[in-house]
Amino acid sequence: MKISDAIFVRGAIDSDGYPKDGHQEIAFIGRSNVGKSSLLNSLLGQRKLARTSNTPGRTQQINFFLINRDFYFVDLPGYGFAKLSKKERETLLLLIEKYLAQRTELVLSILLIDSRHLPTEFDLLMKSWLEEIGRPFLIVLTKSDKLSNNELRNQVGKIKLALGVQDVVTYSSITGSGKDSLWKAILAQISNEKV
Ligand SMILES: Nc1nc2c(ncn2[C@@H]2O[C@H](COP(=O)(O)OP(=O)(O)O)[C@@H](O)[C@H]2O)c(=O)[nH]1
Ligand SMILES: [Mg+2]
Repeated sequence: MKISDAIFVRGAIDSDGYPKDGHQEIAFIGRSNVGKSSLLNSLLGQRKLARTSNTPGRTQQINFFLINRDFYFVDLPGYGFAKLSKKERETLLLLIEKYLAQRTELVLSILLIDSRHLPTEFDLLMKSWLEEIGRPFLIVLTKSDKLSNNELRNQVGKIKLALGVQDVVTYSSITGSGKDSLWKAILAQISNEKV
């Protein structure tokens, strides 16, 4: 995939802040530290984008990046919650839930889970929301380079079972493994919806 440009367009704290130009959207979801920024950098072949969304103040909003002036990558807030109050957690969860449930431009949601760990209660919650909205989603297991082939195969089996899904894509932002499959899935969904 040739990326001619990736531009940070805006951050939204509610639906009034969403872009209004009607481009299709691919959303990225995951707990903080799962490797979301690294994966975005790796997919886009640049460092600038994810640094932008890690800027303090932007981590608790929905960040929209316009790719090749054609579609958006939507970086949803990480739900790690280490330093957040109960109220802040609830606000964040509501922001994510509303986006997923209401956004008609959303054509594919990508839920990131660390390949080394079983899904957390929040990962399971996100997956149940994705099922509820009945639109395409994909599970990506990050940091696959941290496991041996054997360990990875084992973890893939366990995580699929825990989530009750048939397919996952394994990804490493270090080696680039999984990049072609992930782009293929993204582009298939975009052209699918355009027809
Ligand atoms: N070995 C390895 N480390 C990774 C990978 N992706 C992310 N990391 C590391 O995991 C940490 C969190 O990554 P980051 O992309 O900032 O996560 P985010 O909070 O989800 O945006 C950083 O120290 C990254 O260097 C990967 O594919 N392989
Ligand atoms: Mg990040």
